[in-house]
Amino acid sequence: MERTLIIVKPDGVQRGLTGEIIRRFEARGLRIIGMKFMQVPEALAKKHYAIHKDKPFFDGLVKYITSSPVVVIAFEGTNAVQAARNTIGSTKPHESPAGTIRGDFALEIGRNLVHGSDGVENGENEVALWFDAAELVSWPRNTDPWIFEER
Ligand code: D4T
Repeated sequence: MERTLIIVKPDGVQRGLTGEIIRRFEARGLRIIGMKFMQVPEALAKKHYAIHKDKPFFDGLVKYITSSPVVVIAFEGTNAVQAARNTIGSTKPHESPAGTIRGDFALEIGRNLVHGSDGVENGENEVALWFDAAELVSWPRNTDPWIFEER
């Protein structure tokens, strides 16, 4: 089962879109295994965006994600990473198709509302970076057999 880390970024929380954003992943069939509301410490933001540390937009990214509280969710599901990326849309919101979160609610790259892990290994690593093992709950959901095929 893949894991993906979703962050409702400061603009999503401030605009009252937290519920709408989580709803879309839940409705897709992903299962929540961890969730918290937090002010992101600068050190964690820098670790999360370490891959971009030499990019000109790095400081802006860290400033944005630490500017106001976020909601962080760990989801589990078959094909969770790609499914979540498709639900989120494109990095540039104005190019994101209608029906995606960014395509429906965002206009600018630096106000793109939501983060989702961009690879299967990243999904595992990011969930481990943002959650202690004790904060994650492994649970059988009653609807699982109607969403996940038996293998
Ligand atoms: P995140 O990681 O925030 O979910 O966004 P994406 O996965 O869609 O995009 P990304 O990792 O390629 O970029 C991370 C973050 O950097 C901002 N950014 C990116 C930016 O401000 N200017 C740029 O030119 C790029 C490529 C937006 C998202």
